[in-house]
Amino acid sequence: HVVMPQTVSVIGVPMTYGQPLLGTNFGPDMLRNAGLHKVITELGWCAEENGNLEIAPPTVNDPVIDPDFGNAKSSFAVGNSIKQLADIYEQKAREGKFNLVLGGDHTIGAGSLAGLLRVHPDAGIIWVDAHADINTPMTSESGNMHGMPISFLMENLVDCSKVPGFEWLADSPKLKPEQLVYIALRDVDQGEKRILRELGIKAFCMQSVDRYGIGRTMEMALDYLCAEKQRPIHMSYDIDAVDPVDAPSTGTRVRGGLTWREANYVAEAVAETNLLVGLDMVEVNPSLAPGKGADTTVDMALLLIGSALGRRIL
Ligand code: B3U
Ligand code: MN
Ligand code: MN
Repeated sequence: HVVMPQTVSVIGVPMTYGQPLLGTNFGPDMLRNAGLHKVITELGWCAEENGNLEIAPPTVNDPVIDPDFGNAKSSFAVGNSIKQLADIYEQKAREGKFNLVLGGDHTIGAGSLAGLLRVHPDAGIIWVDAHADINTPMTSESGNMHGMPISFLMENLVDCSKVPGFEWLADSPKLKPEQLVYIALRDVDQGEKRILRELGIKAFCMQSVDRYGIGRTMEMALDYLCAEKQRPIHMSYDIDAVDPVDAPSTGTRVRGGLTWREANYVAEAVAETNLLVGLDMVEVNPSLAPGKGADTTVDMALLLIGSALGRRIL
């Protein structure tokens, strides 16, 4: 059985080069300044602050991906930066700590998963997102790497040795399709649909939230990962999973998302398993919808973190 860690290790990853809009780099400090540590400690955890990782910006001399292998903008800068996250995630997980990773754009999910799988090769992943983030450099229509992080970790999908900056991921432990479930999908590219279908990946899109409600949806998702045997879980939470009404400050808003309660319920249901070992909170971009919109979004992100760390209504 899995013992619940007692210390939350806070890792800021102010990455913004995985998508075209500057501003996700402010996410980690916005969350801290809005009271992140208070949220953690009031729930009975110790907070260990690791500060922000250093993100080196792209330069004109960076190697770029050979077009024969697709498009992956700024891959050199993105890949080299998130390698640091993989290493610290691995270290903290080995120490038995809960990894709380503050984005930054969603490319950092690849770093978290890489570190996680070195320690827990059989972990389950819950990817909460409007998007599937499983484009390969070949299938991506945008070339934006925040739409690709899962593809680099999925077995037999991308040859990472061909992507500048991601060579270190080539012989890393990889995910099997049955280790992953999605929640809240509603904007999936054609190439991604093909990948999901061919690999048989389990996805609970917004339609299943409509049909079954969020309660039954989470029950099915958690059963899928853990019914046969318990396993450590990492949740990667893209704030754009939430309806733009409650999370407007993010780069790719999609209408018809999780309501305020549904979004929290997702995190609460995962917390109740006592199997959660790590959480990414990503794509908070206070530069978009600045002012009240940014406050609303940061507040939502903090609430979701609290829900994932076990806050209960009663
Ligand atoms: N699937 C699209 C759009 C997208 C993915 N992730 C976000 N947007 N946030 C793409 O560019 O790959
Ligand atoms: Mn995402
Ligand atoms: Mn998204």
